[in-house]
Amino acid sequence: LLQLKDKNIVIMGVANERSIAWGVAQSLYRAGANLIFTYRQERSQKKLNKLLEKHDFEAKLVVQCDVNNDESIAEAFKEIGDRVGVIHGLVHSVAFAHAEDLKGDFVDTSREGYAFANDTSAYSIIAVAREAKNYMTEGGSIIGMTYLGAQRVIPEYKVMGIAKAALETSIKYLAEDLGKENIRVNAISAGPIRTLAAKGIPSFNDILKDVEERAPLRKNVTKDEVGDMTMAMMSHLSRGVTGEIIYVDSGFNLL
Ligand code: 0WD
Repeated sequence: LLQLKDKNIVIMGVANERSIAWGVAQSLYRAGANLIFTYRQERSQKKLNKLLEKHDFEAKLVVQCDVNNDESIAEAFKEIGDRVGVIHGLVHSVAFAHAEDLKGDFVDTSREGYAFANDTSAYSIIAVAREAKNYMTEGGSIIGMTYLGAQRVIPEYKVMGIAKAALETSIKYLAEDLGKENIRVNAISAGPIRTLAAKGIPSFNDILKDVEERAPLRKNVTKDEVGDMTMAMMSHLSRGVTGEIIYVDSGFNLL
């Protein structure tokens, strides 16, 4: 039904066991996909290797990739392409903003901090799609991870809200551009999940509590729920969907 068996899927952004990308990896692995991981820091590579061992998962390939660097992206995807031939799916689960730009007042966001957050969290999906598409010769599916702060002012989210708005719009332009090659491009807008990246957001606990109290499902989402929706978006089941922002947030965005 899913048609994910032996499909080569690149997952970017497993930093540790809590990472949303790790939830995605578990769902896709169970569906029979071949997993290719990219990491930025050595520390993450070590954590990833331990996770794979602990869960008895076999990765097809693990490569280093810094999305702030075009050369690093080109090298990583060349290595992936040379090793697996065809890429069927890509999960971009990467974002970063300087801690000082997530504190204090939004109006004090620095020029450099604004550029860096957008470069890492939004432009990177364009750069990565450009390299990946060379190997997506049988069509494919690309997913980015976003958050409601792109659409509404969530005061704590600050410059990341701007970066996510750019990411969501980039997803739509990429969908239009790559649709002719049968490559679908979508984003999942996840509810708040306690991860390393979430640590940078002050009052994250209040955001979690608010979802639990007010979201239609009256609970927070898990990385496994995001993983399962990502699996659906990677699969044959979603073949008619592109350019969409899909909320996995217990319905909170309705409020
Ligand atoms: O509540 C949350 N946690 C939500 C997260 C709600 C909605 C969306 N998201 C998004 C995030 O904004 C991000 O796009 O989901 C995605 C994944 O976030 P996460 O799982 O919360 O984050 P985390 O576990 O911290 O992993 C992010 C990875 C880290 O991996 P490494 O290997 O670098 O430790 O993104 C990485 C980050 O460091 N990253 C980069 N990877 C490659 N190149 C770069 C970079 N330049 N910068 C950051």
